[in-house]
Amino acid sequence: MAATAAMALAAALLALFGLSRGSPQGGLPSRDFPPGFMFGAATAAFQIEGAWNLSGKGENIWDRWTHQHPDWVADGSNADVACDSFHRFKEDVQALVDTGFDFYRFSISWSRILPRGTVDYVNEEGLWYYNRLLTELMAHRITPVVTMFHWDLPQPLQDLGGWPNPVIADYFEDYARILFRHFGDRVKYWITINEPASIIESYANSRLGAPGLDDHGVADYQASHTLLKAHAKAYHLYDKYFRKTQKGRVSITLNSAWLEPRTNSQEDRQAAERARQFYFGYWAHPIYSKIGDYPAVMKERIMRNSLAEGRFRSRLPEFSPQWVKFIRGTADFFAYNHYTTRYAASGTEGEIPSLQRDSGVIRSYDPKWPSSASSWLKVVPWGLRKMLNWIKKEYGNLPVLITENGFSDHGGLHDKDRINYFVSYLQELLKAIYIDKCNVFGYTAWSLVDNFEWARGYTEKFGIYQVNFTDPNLARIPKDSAQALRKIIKHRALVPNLLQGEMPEPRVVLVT
Ligand code: PNW
Repeated sequence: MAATAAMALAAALLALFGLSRGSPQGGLPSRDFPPGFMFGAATAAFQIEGAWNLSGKGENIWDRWTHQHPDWVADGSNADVACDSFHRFKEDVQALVDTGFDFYRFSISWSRILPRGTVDYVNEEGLWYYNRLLTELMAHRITPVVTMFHWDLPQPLQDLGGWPNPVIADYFEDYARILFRHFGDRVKYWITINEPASIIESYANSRLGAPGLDDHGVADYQASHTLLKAHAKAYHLYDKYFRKTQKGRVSITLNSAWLEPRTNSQEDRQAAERARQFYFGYWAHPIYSKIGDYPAVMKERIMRNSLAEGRFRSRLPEFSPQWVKFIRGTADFFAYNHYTTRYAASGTEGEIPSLQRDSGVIRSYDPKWPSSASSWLKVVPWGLRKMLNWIKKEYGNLPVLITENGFSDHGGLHDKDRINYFVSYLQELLKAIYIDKCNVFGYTAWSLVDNFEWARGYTEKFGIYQVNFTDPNLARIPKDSAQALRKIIKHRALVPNLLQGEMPEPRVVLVT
C-alpha cells in the first residue's frame, strides 16, 4: 500500500517536472534540455567587423563617437579593426562549428549596406559580405539569427537628429525592406532592434556611447518613441510582403536586469514593480500586453513631473490609438537579453529630468553578489528565473529566445568564473522550464569572441574565444568556457564536472 502510494507520488512528480533521462540534482528536475532546444552564440557588427571605412561602408555614430572622443573609451581604443571579422568571418564560423552551436546571432551594419543610411545607394560590397557569411553558415548547417540594428546608426541619419526624429522610422523600414529582399530567403529569425533600453541611455548620457547626448528625460523618450514605431513598421512590412514566401519569424530584443525589492516593505515591493515597468515594460508593454501603449504608471508619473516642471505637456510622447494598435502584437516570439539583477527601493535619484528620476526608484546591488569585470554585472542566477516568470505572468507564455547571456572578466583562457556563470544561469533556466513551465526555446551566449565592448573598449572580455588584439593574426582561441559549452551542447544537458578536467589543450582556430 505504502509502496504503491510512493510510486504514484513518484509518477506524479515525474509528470509534474517532465523528468527525462537526466537525474535530478541540486533541486534540478532534469539536467536535460527539452527536445528541439537551440544553443547559439552572439556578436554585433560594430563590435567585431572592423573594416570601418573599407569596401564602401559609410560612417556610423559609433565610428564618429570613438574617433572624436577616444578619452571617453576606457582604453582610448576604437573598433576600426576590432576582430576584423569583415576579413576573418570564416574563423568565426569555424569557432561556432567547433563548439557545436545550432545558431549564430550576428548583426548587420546598416552603413555597410546603405552608406548614406538611405536606399538611394545600396553598397553591393556590403550585400556581398553578408551573403558570403550566410553561405558559410548554411554550409555548416548553422541557423542565422539576424539583428538589423545593434546600435550603429548611419551618421547621416544622426545628422537629421537620429532616433528622436520620427522620420528615422521610415528610413528603418526602408532598410528592413532591403534586408528582407536580399537575405530573407535564408534568414528565418529576424531581430529588428537590439535593446532600446541601452540605445536611449546614450541620448541621456554622452559618456555611455553614441550619439553622445546629455538630453535626459527628453531626447531619450523621443528616441524610444521612434524605435517602437520603426520596429512595428518593419514587422508589418514583413507581414505584408515577405512572410508568406519567406516564412520567418520577427521580434525585437529587449533587455533588463531582474529588479528585486531591496526590502520586504510594501514601498520597496511597489518600487520594484514600478522599476520593472520603467526599465522593461516601457518597450514590452506596447508590444506584448493585451492593451498596448506605455505602462500606465509611466504615463501618470511623467505627466505629473512634466507639469510640475512648468511644461504644457508630458515629456513622454503620446501614441495615437492608431499607433497603439499598430505596435501591439508585433512579435512572433519574445527575444530577451539577461545578465544580472538589481535591488530596487523607493526613493528619488538621478538627473532632473530623467527616466531614473521619473521612476522614483533607487537601484543598487547586494555587496554579497559576486562581481565580474563590468561594474554593472553581478552574478545572480536566480534573477533569470524570476524574470522569466514575470514575463510569463505579465505578457503570456509566448515562446522566449534568450538572445544574450554572458559574463565579463579581464581575459585569460582558464575562465572558471565564466563557466560557473553559464552553468548556474543554465540551471536556473532549466528550473524555469521544467518547474515553472516557462516557454523558453533557445539560449544565446554572449559572446562568441572577445570584442570591442563599447565605452569599455577592450578592457572587459565577454568571449568564449579569446582574441589577442595585439596579435596581427587575431587568432580565435577557445577558452575553457568554450569547451564547457561544447560538452553541454553535445549532450544537450548540464553534464557534471564541467568545471574540471577533460579540457583538451586550447587549439588555435585559423582558417586560411
Ligand atoms: C549588451 N545591463 O548590452 C549588448 O547587447 C552587447 O552589445 C554588449 O556587448 C553586452 O551586453 C555586454 O555589455 C547590455 O545593464 C548593457 O543590464 C547593459 C546591460 C545589459 C546588456
